Amino acid sequence: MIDGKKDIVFIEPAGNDASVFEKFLRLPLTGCLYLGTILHNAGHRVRIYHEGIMPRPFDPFTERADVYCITSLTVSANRARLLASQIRHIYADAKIIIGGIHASLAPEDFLDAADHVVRGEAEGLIVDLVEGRIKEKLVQGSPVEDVNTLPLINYSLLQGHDTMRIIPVMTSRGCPFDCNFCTVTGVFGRQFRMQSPERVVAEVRNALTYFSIRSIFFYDDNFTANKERAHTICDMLMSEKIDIIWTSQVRADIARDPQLVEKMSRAGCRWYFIGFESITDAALAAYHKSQTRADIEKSIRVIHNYGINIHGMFMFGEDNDTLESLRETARFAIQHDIDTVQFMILTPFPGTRLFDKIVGENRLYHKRWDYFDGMYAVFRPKNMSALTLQNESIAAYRKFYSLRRLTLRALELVILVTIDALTWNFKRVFRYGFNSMYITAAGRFMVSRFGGSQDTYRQFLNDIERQMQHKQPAS
Ligand code: B12
Ligand code: SF4
Repeated sequence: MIDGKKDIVFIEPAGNDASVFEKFLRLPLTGCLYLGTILHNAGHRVRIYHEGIMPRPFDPFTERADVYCITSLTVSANRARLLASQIRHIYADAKIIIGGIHASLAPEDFLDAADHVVRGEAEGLIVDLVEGRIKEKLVQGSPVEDVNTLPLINYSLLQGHDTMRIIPVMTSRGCPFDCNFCTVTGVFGRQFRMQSPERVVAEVRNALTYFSIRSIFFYDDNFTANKERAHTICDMLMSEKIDIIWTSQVRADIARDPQLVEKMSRAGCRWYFIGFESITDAALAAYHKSQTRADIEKSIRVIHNYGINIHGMFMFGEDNDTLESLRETARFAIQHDIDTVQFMILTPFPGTRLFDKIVGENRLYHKRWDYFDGMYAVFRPKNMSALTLQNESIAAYRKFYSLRRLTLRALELVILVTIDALTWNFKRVFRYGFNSMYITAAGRFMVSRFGGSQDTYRQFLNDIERQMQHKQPAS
């Protein structure tokens, strides 16, 4: 530290190697970006590292700083602890602060590893914390009431930001819904706090000044939670001729407003990420998802009608799921022509009602957080073994991203190129053809790599289930 200003390093540790979609997308969480920007604006020297973007894992030896701020998801909690202990070992006088989703919901995991553990949103306290005016070890943050007052992110603080393919922007916090598996409400609350459309446009304009790409991912858990706002944002993007292509997360209920879907498409929205979760109504009800299979089917029809691609996220392993319902899910995704999918395994994250239920029923197999990323069965399902659940998720991925479907996509592309060549208008080829071909190929590549890397975990599940059978009294 010289001139009273501190050198501050933020680290977003990588999750499990298996998180193939994270590897592909290489997107940072926005928390470190906001907090880093606030500290930078307060005069400190800030560098932000996201291990997914860096060419190699973060090495504390080469990154001397006064303060280390580490963020944590459940899947990256162990890596966060490891980095904290390495930093402590090398720089005994450095301050270590850990925050983020996992620190908010299971702070006890970090109390021995950091000087401060922060729960919840930290914009209001980060400067005081770094400058030493807060002494407590466990610190409670508070929700940013007016999200229009957040600073515009300084993306240049993120090391390697110029290598990113997609720009993250988040324009709201909190979610009014109450799904039992989700950690969003536990950290950000159920009050939906949103930026005004003017501020959203300012966010986009600001982001574009840091990048040469024009592809934006609106991280909002439900970008269209307030439909009026979404309409106005699209109107403004179009009237101000902001030329971007973008992705947003929405719920299936978007189909209740087809005009909005059409407008979003015109304003440059190309992808919706949607948590469909299940095609079984009983499972959807158990999740408290407030949606039905009919809602899902309708949403797919409406969305595709306006040319927006769908990344459908499903979860396997709810108590109502059976072998047949899981297999049907993969068929459903193919028959309904969902563009890309994730068939995640239901994961009880600490701090959720689902976690309390699974632990209460003594069904949790372990707390090795590295495996809590939706790619591994970590608890005993009701209607099948955990090993079967694990295998069914991979089988569903293989079915969806099959060689046969990849070949079909290639053929579709050839047909599109031929038709477009006749009219000398290649818009559709670029918009749908290459896109869908590229993503199916990437999906296939990632899944085949991931499927092969699971053998040790399968063996673990096999052993644990054999042990349990031995423990059960003979009937
Ligand atoms: C964008 C996003 C993604 C992106 C990028 C993810 C990434 N880099 O990890 C993509 C699509 C790739 C993705 C993937 C996954 N995601 Co995701 N994702 C999100 C989402 C929608 C927004 C993240 C965000 O920017 N939030 C807003 C910022 C402001 O919040 P924040 O970063 O947490 O920061 C605030 C506080 O936490 C705190 N804070 C944070 N860090 C620090 C550090 C310090 C020192 C301090 C003091 C404070 C502090 O202050 C910040 C400002 O207020 C969240 C939901 C959500 N609302 O957060 C889910 C979420 C983070 N994802 C989740 C999950 C489960 C996953 C996946 C496992 C799913 C999967 N299999 O695909 C993977 C895992 C990826 C990985 N890292 O390995 C869960 C995490 C649950 C948990 N307990 O860990 C969340 C919370 C969603 C949910 N429904 O529960 N995700
Ligand atoms: S899963 Fe989506 S809709 Fe449900 S509580 Fe979480 S953010 Fe809200």
